[in-house]
Amino acid sequence: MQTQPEGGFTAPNPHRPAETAADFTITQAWDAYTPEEHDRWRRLFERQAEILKDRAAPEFLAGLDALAIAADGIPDFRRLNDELSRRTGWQIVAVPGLVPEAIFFDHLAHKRFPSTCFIRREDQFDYIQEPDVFHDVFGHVPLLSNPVFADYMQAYGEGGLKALRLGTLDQLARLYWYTVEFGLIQTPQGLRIYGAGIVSSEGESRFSLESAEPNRLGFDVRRLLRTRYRIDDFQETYFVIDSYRQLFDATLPDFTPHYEALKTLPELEPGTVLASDRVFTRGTGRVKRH
Ligand code: HBI
Ligand code: FE
Repeated sequence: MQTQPEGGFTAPNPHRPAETAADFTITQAWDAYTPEEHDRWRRLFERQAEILKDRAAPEFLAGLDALAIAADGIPDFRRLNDELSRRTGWQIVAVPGLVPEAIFFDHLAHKRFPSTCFIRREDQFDYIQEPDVFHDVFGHVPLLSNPVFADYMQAYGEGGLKALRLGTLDQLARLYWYTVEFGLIQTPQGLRIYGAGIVSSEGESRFSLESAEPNRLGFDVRRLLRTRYRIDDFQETYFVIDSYRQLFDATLPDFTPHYEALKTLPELEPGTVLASDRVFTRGTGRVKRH
Protein backbone atom coordinates (compact mmCIF):
# COMPACT_ATOMS: atom_id res chain seq x y z
CA MET A 1 0.00 0.00 0.00
CA GLN A 2 1.23 3.46 -0.90
CA THR A 3 1.29 5.89 2.02
CA GLN A 4 0.93 9.58 1.36
CA PRO A 5 4.10 11.42 2.43
CA GLU A 6 4.37 15.19 2.99
CA GLY A 7 5.30 15.61 -0.67
CA GLY A 8 1.62 15.37 -1.45
CA PHE A 9 1.66 13.13 -4.52
CA THR A 10 -1.19 10.74 -4.89
CA ALA A 11 -0.10 8.34 -7.65
CA PRO A 12 2.32 5.54 -6.65
CA ASN A 13 5.86 6.78 -7.23
CA PRO A 14 8.37 4.12 -8.35
CA HIS A 15 11.17 6.27 -6.86
CA ARG A 16 9.51 6.31 -3.42
CA PRO A 17 8.23 2.79 -2.79
CA ALA A 18 6.64 2.08 0.58
CA GLU A 19 8.69 -1.10 0.96
CA THR A 20 12.38 -0.77 1.86
CA ALA A 21 15.13 -3.06 3.10
CA ALA A 22 16.27 -2.95 6.74
CA ASP A 23 18.91 -0.39 5.77
CA PHE A 24 16.22 1.63 3.95
CA THR A 25 17.79 1.09 0.53
CA ILE A 26 15.65 0.74 -2.57
CA THR A 27 16.47 0.55 -6.26
CA GLN A 28 16.57 3.76 -8.26
CA ALA A 29 14.28 2.45 -11.04
CA TRP A 30 16.11 4.67 -13.53
CA ASP A 31 14.10 3.36 -16.48
CA ALA A 32 10.89 4.62 -14.85
CA TYR A 33 11.76 8.34 -15.04
CA THR A 34 9.47 10.19 -17.44
CA PRO A 35 10.70 12.62 -20.11
CA GLU A 36 9.17 15.44 -18.01
CA GLU A 37 11.25 14.38 -15.00
CA HIS A 38 14.48 14.31 -17.03
CA ASP A 39 13.56 17.69 -18.48
CA ARG A 40 13.01 19.13 -14.99
CA TRP A 41 16.48 17.90 -14.01
CA ARG A 42 17.93 19.50 -17.16
CA ARG A 43 16.38 22.89 -16.38
CA LEU A 44 17.49 22.76 -12.73
CA PHE A 45 20.97 21.74 -13.84
CA GLU A 46 21.33 24.46 -16.46
CA ARG A 47 20.18 27.18 -14.12
CA GLN A 48 22.56 26.15 -11.33
CA ALA A 49 25.53 25.45 -13.63
CA GLU A 50 25.28 29.01 -14.94
CA ILE A 51 25.03 30.59 -11.48
CA LEU A 52 27.77 28.42 -10.01
CA LYS A 53 30.50 28.68 -12.63
CA ASP A 54 32.11 31.59 -10.78
CA ARG A 55 30.57 30.95 -7.34
CA ALA A 56 31.12 27.26 -6.53
CA ALA A 57 34.35 25.83 -5.14
CA PRO A 58 36.68 24.58 -7.89
CA GLU A 59 36.62 21.05 -6.38
CA PHE A 60 32.82 20.98 -6.65
CA LEU A 61 32.90 22.00 -10.32
CA ALA A 62 35.70 19.50 -10.97
CA GLY A 63 33.55 16.78 -9.36
CA LEU A 64 30.56 17.57 -11.58
CA ASP A 65 32.86 17.21 -14.60
CA ALA A 66 34.71 14.13 -13.42
CA LEU A 67 31.49 12.26 -12.64
CA ALA A 68 29.84 13.58 -15.82
CA ILE A 69 26.88 14.90 -13.82
CA ALA A 70 25.32 16.92 -16.60
CA ALA A 71 22.23 18.43 -18.14
CA ASP A 72 21.43 15.18 -20.02
CA GLY A 73 18.96 14.04 -17.41
CA ILE A 74 18.73 12.38 -14.01
CA PRO A 75 21.94 10.34 -13.68
CA ASP A 76 21.81 6.57 -13.47
CA PHE A 77 23.30 5.65 -10.06
CA ARG A 78 24.86 2.51 -11.57
CA ARG A 79 26.98 4.64 -13.90
CA LEU A 80 27.81 7.21 -11.20
CA ASN A 81 28.90 4.41 -8.88
CA ASP A 82 31.40 3.08 -11.42
CA GLU A 83 33.06 6.50 -11.54
CA LEU A 84 32.80 7.26 -7.85
CA SER A 85 34.08 3.91 -6.61
CA ARG A 86 37.15 4.22 -8.84
CA ARG A 87 37.95 7.66 -7.44
CA THR A 88 37.26 7.46 -3.70
CA GLY A 89 35.64 4.08 -3.01
CA TRP A 90 32.27 5.72 -2.31
CA GLN A 91 28.91 4.41 -3.51
CA ILE A 92 25.51 6.04 -3.81
CA VAL A 93 22.63 4.01 -2.39
CA ALA A 94 19.05 4.93 -3.24
CA VAL A 95 16.65 5.68 -0.35
CA PRO A 96 13.02 6.86 -0.47
CA GLY A 97 13.50 10.03 1.62
CA LEU A 98 14.93 11.06 4.98
CA VAL A 99 16.12 7.95 6.81
CA PRO A 100 16.65 7.46 10.57
CA GLU A 101 19.86 8.98 11.86
CA ALA A 102 21.47 5.68 12.88
CA ILE A 103 20.88 4.33 9.36
CA PHE A 104 22.15 7.53 7.76
CA PHE A 105 25.38 7.58 9.79
CA ASP A 106 26.01 3.87 9.30
CA HIS A 107 25.84 4.35 5.52
CA LEU A 108 28.27 7.30 5.66
CA ALA A 109 30.67 5.43 7.95
CA HIS A 110 30.77 2.69 5.28
CA LYS A 111 31.30 5.15 2.40
CA ARG A 112 27.74 4.87 1.14
CA PHE A 113 25.88 8.09 0.46
CA PRO A 114 22.10 7.68 0.89
CA SER A 115 20.49 9.59 -1.99
CA THR A 116 16.84 10.09 -2.71
CA CYS A 117 15.87 9.29 -6.29
CA PHE A 118 12.51 11.04 -6.74
CA ILE A 119 12.60 14.49 -8.31
CA ARG A 120 10.66 17.50 -6.97
CA ARG A 121 7.37 18.43 -8.61
CA GLU A 122 7.13 21.34 -11.02
CA ASP A 123 5.45 23.55 -8.38
CA GLN A 124 8.48 22.88 -6.11
CA PHE A 125 10.98 23.94 -8.79
CA ASP A 126 12.48 26.81 -6.76
CA TYR A 127 12.24 25.35 -3.29
CA ILE A 128 11.64 22.01 -1.63
CA GLN A 129 12.22 21.45 2.06
CA GLU A 130 13.06 17.74 1.96
CA PRO A 131 15.96 16.36 -0.08
CA ASP A 132 15.23 15.17 -3.64
CA VAL A 133 17.53 13.66 -6.28
CA PHE A 134 18.61 17.08 -7.52
CA HIS A 135 19.71 18.20 -4.06
CA ASP A 136 21.35 14.87 -3.25
CA VAL A 137 23.12 14.14 -6.53
CA PHE A 138 23.87 17.62 -7.85
CA GLY A 139 24.48 19.03 -4.36
CA HIS A 140 26.29 16.27 -2.48
CA VAL A 141 27.83 13.80 -4.91
CA PRO A 142 30.40 15.98 -6.75
CA LEU A 143 32.56 16.52 -3.65
CA LEU A 144 32.47 12.80 -2.84
CA SER A 145 34.93 12.50 -5.75
CA ASN A 146 37.40 14.59 -3.71
CA PRO A 147 39.48 12.22 -1.51
CA VAL A 148 39.84 14.56 1.48
CA PHE A 149 36.21 15.64 1.52
CA ALA A 150 35.14 12.02 1.08
CA ASP A 151 37.22 11.06 4.15
CA TYR A 152 35.57 13.90 6.08
CA MET A 153 32.12 12.51 5.28
CA GLN A 154 33.16 9.06 6.44
CA ALA A 155 34.62 10.47 9.68
CA TYR A 156 31.37 12.40 10.18
CA GLY A 157 29.38 9.19 9.88
CA GLU A 158 31.53 7.53 12.54
CA GLY A 159 31.17 10.61 14.74
CA GLY A 160 27.41 10.48 14.23
CA LEU A 161 27.20 6.90 15.50
CA LYS A 162 29.22 7.93 18.55
CA ALA A 163 27.07 11.04 19.15
CA LEU A 164 23.96 8.85 19.09
CA ARG A 165 25.43 6.75 21.90
CA LEU A 166 26.47 9.85 23.87
CA GLY A 167 23.24 11.77 23.34
CA THR A 168 25.04 14.69 21.68
CA LEU A 169 23.51 14.53 18.23
CA ASP A 170 21.85 17.95 18.46
CA GLN A 171 25.33 19.42 18.65
CA LEU A 172 27.00 17.23 16.04
CA ALA A 173 24.20 17.85 13.55
CA ARG A 174 25.22 21.53 13.56
CA LEU A 175 28.59 20.56 12.12
CA TYR A 176 26.90 18.83 9.16
CA TRP A 177 24.56 21.74 8.69
CA TYR A 178 27.21 24.47 8.68
CA THR A 179 29.72 22.53 6.56
CA VAL A 180 28.27 19.81 4.32
CA GLU A 181 25.01 21.71 3.73
CA PHE A 182 25.90 25.41 4.05
CA GLY A 183 29.69 25.70 3.95
CA LEU A 184 31.81 28.34 2.24
CA ILE A 185 35.51 27.99 1.45
CA GLN A 186 38.21 30.61 1.06
CA THR A 187 40.07 30.48 -2.28
CA PRO A 188 42.60 32.77 -4.00
CA GLN A 189 39.64 34.05 -6.07
CA GLY A 190 37.59 34.89 -2.96
CA LEU A 191 34.87 33.02 -1.07
CA ARG A 192 33.30 30.09 -2.89
CA ILE A 193 30.39 27.76 -2.11
CA TYR A 194 30.81 24.06 -1.33
CA GLY A 195 27.67 23.34 0.78
CA ALA A 196 25.05 21.17 -0.92
CA GLY A 197 22.13 23.14 0.49
CA ILE A 198 23.51 26.27 -1.16
CA VAL A 199 24.61 24.87 -4.53
CA SER A 200 21.21 23.26 -5.09
CA SER A 201 19.38 26.57 -4.39
CA GLU A 202 19.32 29.45 -6.86
CA GLY A 203 18.41 32.05 -4.26
CA GLU A 204 20.91 30.99 -1.63
CA SER A 205 23.73 30.62 -4.18
CA ARG A 206 23.52 34.37 -4.69
CA PHE A 207 22.57 35.30 -1.12
CA SER A 208 25.36 33.35 0.61
CA LEU A 209 28.11 35.16 -1.32
CA GLU A 210 26.61 38.51 -2.29
CA SER A 211 24.13 39.60 0.35
CA ALA A 212 25.21 42.12 3.01
CA GLU A 213 22.82 40.48 5.48
CA PRO A 214 24.53 37.31 6.78
CA ASN A 215 27.72 36.96 8.82
CA ARG A 216 30.61 35.04 7.28
CA LEU A 217 32.86 33.70 10.03
CA GLY A 218 35.97 31.53 10.19
CA PHE A 219 35.39 27.83 10.87
CA ASP A 220 36.02 26.73 14.47
CA VAL A 221 34.65 23.35 15.40
CA ARG A 222 33.78 23.96 19.05
CA ARG A 223 32.20 27.33 18.27
CA LEU A 224 30.17 25.74 15.53
CA LEU A 225 28.90 22.88 17.71
CA ARG A 226 27.34 25.56 19.95
CA THR A 227 25.55 27.41 17.18
CA ARG A 228 21.85 26.81 16.51
CA TYR A 229 20.63 26.94 12.93
CA ARG A 230 17.48 27.79 11.06
CA ILE A 231 15.89 25.31 8.72
CA ASP A 232 13.18 27.64 7.39
CA ASP A 233 15.16 30.42 5.73
CA PHE A 234 18.52 31.47 4.32
CA GLN A 235 21.28 31.26 6.94
CA GLU A 236 22.14 34.20 9.17
CA THR A 237 25.71 32.96 9.47
CA TYR A 238 27.95 31.02 7.11
CA PHE A 239 31.21 29.45 8.30
CA VAL A 240 34.26 29.65 6.06
CA ILE A 241 36.87 26.88 5.86
CA ASP A 242 40.42 27.30 4.53
CA SER A 243 40.57 23.79 3.09
CA TYR A 244 38.89 20.38 3.19
CA ARG A 245 41.95 19.21 5.10
CA GLN A 246 41.03 21.64 7.88
CA LEU A 247 37.58 20.03 8.06
CA PHE A 248 38.95 16.52 8.11
CA ASP A 249 41.61 17.32 10.73
CA ALA A 250 39.00 18.96 12.98
CA THR A 251 36.66 15.97 12.71
CA LEU A 252 39.08 13.10 13.15
CA PRO A 253 39.74 13.46 16.91
CA ASP A 254 37.31 12.15 19.51
CA PHE A 255 34.72 14.87 20.23
CA THR A 256 34.21 13.90 23.89
CA PRO A 257 36.27 16.90 25.14
CA HIS A 258 34.14 19.21 22.97
CA TYR A 259 30.92 17.72 24.33
CA GLU A 260 32.23 18.06 27.90
CA ALA A 261 33.16 21.72 27.33
CA LEU A 262 29.77 22.40 25.76
CA LYS A 263 28.00 21.39 28.96
CA THR A 264 29.15 24.65 30.58
CA LEU A 265 29.06 26.92 27.51
CA PRO A 266 25.81 28.59 26.42
CA GLU A 267 24.34 27.79 23.03
CA LEU A 268 24.65 30.56 20.47
CA GLU A 269 21.87 32.03 18.35
CA PRO A 270 22.38 31.75 14.58
CA GLY A 271 23.22 35.45 14.18
CA THR A 272 25.68 35.83 17.09
CA VAL A 273 29.19 37.19 16.45
CA LEU A 274 31.75 36.63 19.22
CA ALA A 275 34.84 38.75 19.95
CA SER A 276 36.89 35.61 19.31
CA ASP A 277 35.39 35.01 15.83
CA ARG A 278 37.45 35.47 12.71
CA VAL A 279 35.09 37.79 10.84
CA PHE A 280 35.15 37.74 7.04
CA THR A 281 32.03 39.90 6.83
CA ARG A 282 29.75 41.08 9.58
CA GLY A 283 26.17 40.97 8.42
CA THR A 284 23.55 43.67 8.69
CA GLY A 285 21.37 41.01 10.29
CA ARG A 286 18.25 41.58 8.25
CA VAL A 287 17.67 38.19 6.72
CA LYS A 288 14.91 38.12 4.15
CA ARG A 289 12.43 35.30 3.91
CA HIS A 290 12.28 33.33 0.73
N1 HBI B 1 18.43 11.01 5.48
N2 HBI B 1 18.18 10.70 3.22
C1 HBI B 1 18.68 11.41 4.24
N3 HBI B 1 19.42 12.53 3.98
C2 HBI B 1 19.94 13.27 5.00
O1 HBI B 1 20.62 14.27 4.75
C3 HBI B 1 19.68 12.88 6.33
C4 HBI B 1 18.92 11.72 6.54
N4 HBI B 1 18.67 11.32 7.80
C5 HBI B 1 19.19 12.01 8.94
C6 HBI B 1 19.96 13.22 8.63
N5 HBI B 1 20.18 13.59 7.40
C7 HBI B 1 20.50 14.07 9.75
O2 HBI B 1 20.43 13.39 10.96
C8 HBI B 1 21.91 14.58 9.51
O3 HBI B 1 21.79 15.70 8.68
C9 HBI B 1 22.63 15.00 10.75
FE1 FE C 1 21.62 17.51 2.00
